[in-house]
Amino acid sequence: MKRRDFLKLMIASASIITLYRLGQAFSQSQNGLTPLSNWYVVQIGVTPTATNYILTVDGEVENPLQLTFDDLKKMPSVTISDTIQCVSDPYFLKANVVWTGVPLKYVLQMAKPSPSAIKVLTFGADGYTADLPMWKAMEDDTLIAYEVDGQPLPKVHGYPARLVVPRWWGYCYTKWLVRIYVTSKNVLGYWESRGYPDIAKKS
Ligand SMILES: Nc1nc2c(c(=O)[nH]1)N[C@H]1C(S)=C(S)[C@@H](COP(=O)(O)O)O[C@H]1N2
Ligand SMILES: [Mo]
Repeated sequence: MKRRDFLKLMIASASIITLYRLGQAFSQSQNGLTPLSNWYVVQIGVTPTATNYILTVDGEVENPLQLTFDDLKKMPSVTISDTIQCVSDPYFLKANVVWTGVPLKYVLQMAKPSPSAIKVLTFGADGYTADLPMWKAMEDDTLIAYEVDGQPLPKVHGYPARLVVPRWWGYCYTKWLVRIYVTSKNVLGYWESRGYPDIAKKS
């Protein structure tokens, strides 16, 4: 078996959901931020290793893109405060953090979505997917984030880049973001296709 196939198999078979750092979610520093070491982790499998990072933007776009990490870092960035929260236990599984990244809107506008595009499907390097309606993808604070609290994203939290979707549930925040796929089809992501709300606005 080739190493690549083996890695694929490992990811496929690790279909358990990892939940840890439970119970520590409440400790906050004085500035109201959750210390990074206390931030919860939720994911469908193992943390993938990032090598030769490329972010692909494709699908129904006029100008498909292959962006390096450097390309991303050269784009205009914004910094926002946010609470990331998992729908499966919003009380424990949450963290207050400050994200820095490129508005997804900026990258989409570079790629020029077809007028008929209604959805954006994001892919993680672990095979995870999450979808957003185009209108949410185009909101000013929907970000491709590469820093949290002024530091590079920790590996388990999506290094080198992840999606950030303020006011929507954590399952939209694709970690290890490697592909942004634009489509006129009403596609559903990993959790959306398993019954979680497609309009994932937090209650
Ligand atoms: N690539 C990838 N991204 C993912 C997931 C995943 O399994 N794989 N899980 C999602 C879920 S359900 C949640 S709640 C958040 C958790 O983010 P965190 O582990 O950084 O706290 O990541 C989201 N992004
Ligand atoms: Mo989640």
